[in-house]
Amino acid sequence: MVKQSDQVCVVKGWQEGPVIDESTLKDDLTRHFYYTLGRDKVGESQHYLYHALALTIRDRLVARCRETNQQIKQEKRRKTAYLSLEFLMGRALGNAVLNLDLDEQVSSALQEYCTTIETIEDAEHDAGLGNGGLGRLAACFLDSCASLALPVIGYGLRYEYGMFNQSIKDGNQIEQPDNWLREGHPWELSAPEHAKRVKFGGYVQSYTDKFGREHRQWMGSQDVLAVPYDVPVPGYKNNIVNTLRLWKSEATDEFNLTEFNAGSYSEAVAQKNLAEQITMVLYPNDSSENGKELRLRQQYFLSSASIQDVVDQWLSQHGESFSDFADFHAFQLNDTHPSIAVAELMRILIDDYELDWNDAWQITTKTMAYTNHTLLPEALEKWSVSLFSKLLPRILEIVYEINARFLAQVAQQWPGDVEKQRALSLIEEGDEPQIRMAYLAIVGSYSVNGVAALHTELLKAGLFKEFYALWPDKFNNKTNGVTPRRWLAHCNPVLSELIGEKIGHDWVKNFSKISDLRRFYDDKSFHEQWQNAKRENKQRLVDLVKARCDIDFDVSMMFDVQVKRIHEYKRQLLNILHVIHLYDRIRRGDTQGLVPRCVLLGGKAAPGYYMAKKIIKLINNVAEVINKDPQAAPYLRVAFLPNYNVTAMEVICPATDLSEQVSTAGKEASGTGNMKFMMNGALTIGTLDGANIEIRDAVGADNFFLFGAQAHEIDDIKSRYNPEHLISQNSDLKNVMQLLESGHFNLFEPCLFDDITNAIKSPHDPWLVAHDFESYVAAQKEVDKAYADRTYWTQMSILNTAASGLFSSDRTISQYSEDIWHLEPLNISETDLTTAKS
Ligand code: NBX
Repeated sequence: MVKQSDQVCVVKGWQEGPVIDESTLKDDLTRHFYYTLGRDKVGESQHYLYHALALTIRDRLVARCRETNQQIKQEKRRKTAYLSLEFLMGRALGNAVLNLDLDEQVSSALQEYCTTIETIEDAEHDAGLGNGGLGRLAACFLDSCASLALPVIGYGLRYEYGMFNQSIKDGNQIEQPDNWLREGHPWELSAPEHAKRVKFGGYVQSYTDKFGREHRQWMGSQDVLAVPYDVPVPGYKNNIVNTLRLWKSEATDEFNLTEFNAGSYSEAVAQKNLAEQITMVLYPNDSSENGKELRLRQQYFLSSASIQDVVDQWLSQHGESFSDFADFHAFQLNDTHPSIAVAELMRILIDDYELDWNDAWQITTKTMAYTNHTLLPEALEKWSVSLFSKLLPRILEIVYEINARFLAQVAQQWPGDVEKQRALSLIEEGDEPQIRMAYLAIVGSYSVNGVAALHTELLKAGLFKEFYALWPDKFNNKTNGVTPRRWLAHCNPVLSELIGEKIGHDWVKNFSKISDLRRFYDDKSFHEQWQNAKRENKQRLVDLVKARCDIDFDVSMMFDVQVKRIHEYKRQLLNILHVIHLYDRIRRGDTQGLVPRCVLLGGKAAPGYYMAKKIIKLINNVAEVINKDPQAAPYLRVAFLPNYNVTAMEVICPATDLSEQVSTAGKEASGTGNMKFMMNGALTIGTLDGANIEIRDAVGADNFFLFGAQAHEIDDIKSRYNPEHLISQNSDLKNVMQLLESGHFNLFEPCLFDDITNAIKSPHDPWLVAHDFESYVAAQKEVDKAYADRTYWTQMSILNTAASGLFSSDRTISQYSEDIWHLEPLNISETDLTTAKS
């Protein structure tokens, strides 16, 4: 480990870094291209130019980042650490150019190289360090925190391989490793001097200190080094640059040496591999844990390194008294994945700094806050006690102690109720006792929040009912949001320009202003401009679909889109049943009132999720049959876009007319894709689930296509569910099932979709596909009617964008800060920066 020297030697005039004058961007680009990268202008690939531009911009970010950190330190600011196993950042270049307001300078610098930012940004790999909604939410939150000038640091893992790349072969998903760091990651700066040691394995022993006090000590562990890589997070035009600190695991030097000296060279190498494996790959599951040891190692590695980092900073600024630590710190746990942080903070305070239990517990429960993202029982994390005891023996002791004290409290609240204690225990009994991580997070936190109004209500009434009874004040809702910078200003420049012409550009930082668009609801010439913008965006998507799928979409048709992780509860299956229904109508010549549609689906399936993979295969087979049929061509085209990711969404959401948000009610915690589509003027067809409910409330029921069972009806429907009967009664569904079961989409692959048709027909289908089919088809007919009236549709589209103000992550983060974190905004003026330079 590189040791930081206490004595810092300051070079005169360079305390604040060298001068970076904006007018030198062109020169810097050339310098980085020629000298840092050693390239020559002629014949070099776009990649080097991208790299040089990224370094040029990073210089500007670093200057602001230093200033931001200095203000936090000097003014002893309270700050939040956002702990997440996932940050789905996507590309950084376009976002940095937008937030630093460098658009014109970059364009003019690139002219010298006869290229544009649009061309060279294609050389940037997505930072795909997340699965889906949860990871992307963390990325949107970082943008909002920086844009609101809030002192928030993100802590995550620097996976060598991010979310796998998906390709489609014969209609099936193929997973390929995402070697995103292969060509370097120019945005990051490593800080090996701040590396931390993380313990694994070993045993715990007692010892008595010279004052006769008993202590526990974690001994004989095999330590792994956590090396930080800092990625700058720029705020929007406010000179704030926060940090996302990603930990990379490395072997410590010494255990290599000891093993080596003992003559066991190969064991030494094996240990090194084990250490380096920790941050090798992101687990590609978005809704369940598989109990793998390596995953637990990842969770503890992140939690321990991050808590140590915060504690070390505390020590250097405040000394060894922790009495007001909680006044200066909050930790937000992004789901239960980093919830071992609760026990880790206790361990550090008690074992390393000798606080007594009660003081340590006070501090912990005043700093930890937990966000829940799911109600699905299979996604609720549990870890076997035996694994914990092997890997994290001291942490297990602390969890047991937390539990013992908590159960005493339960016994006080519900005297004599042993069942209650069993139900609320952090340890689930059974052949293989398990630790319930959500319970650990709740007990150890002062705030527990859900991510949409319905979701939070369901948590309070169901999953966490007893905890809500114990601590009603801990529970609160924070409806998700998305950043309007990436999800409107950056991804939809044509529409943004148009909006700017009408209401000014203030909406980019104050998104509630977007409601001013309502004034143009009736403006005919504005309608035309709005439609032209949509058409231009649709052309971009047409080109993408052609390039990736070799399928011809047509801008004159309605673009009907569902992109998200593939999961049964999200019901891509319902969507494809509707597509088959449309195809059936076309074949029967029943095309009256049918609006020509291009249906796009996309999303990744967890590699071990059998049904999700079957659904992908079905979508592809249906697409192939329909796209080959000349009778269908004027009315219907279907594509499955491979490798859906953040960058693809930046092309997809501006081009979408109809956003499909069709989950079984009560299952989608919030959804955030729904918000991106709405911002970009798409209309939603959806169930009353997650944030759909709030979207519909905001835009008005007349501007939203609602269908399906409601959450409170689901149990009753399930109790008397008879899908075969529904199928026999509904001729549309009957025809669809007949086409499916006759092998129309799997002529040469008999029985291929039996599992799917059986699932639909099962009285135990938890997703109620057959139940909601009829009302879904009816709602889709309403969509057709509305789309046929161009003016009416355009008005609704404008209203959707105008009503999307609530779904900015700036609003969400303001609420986190107001209700949970209690942070004060920083302020870095231009003069702060220029004085820093001179
Ligand atoms: O979090 C998602 C929910 O499904 C969405 O409704 C919600 O909008 C979003 C943000 O709050 N959850 C999610 O994406 N979960 C995961 O990705 C996940 C990843 C790993 C894991 C479990 C879940 N082990």
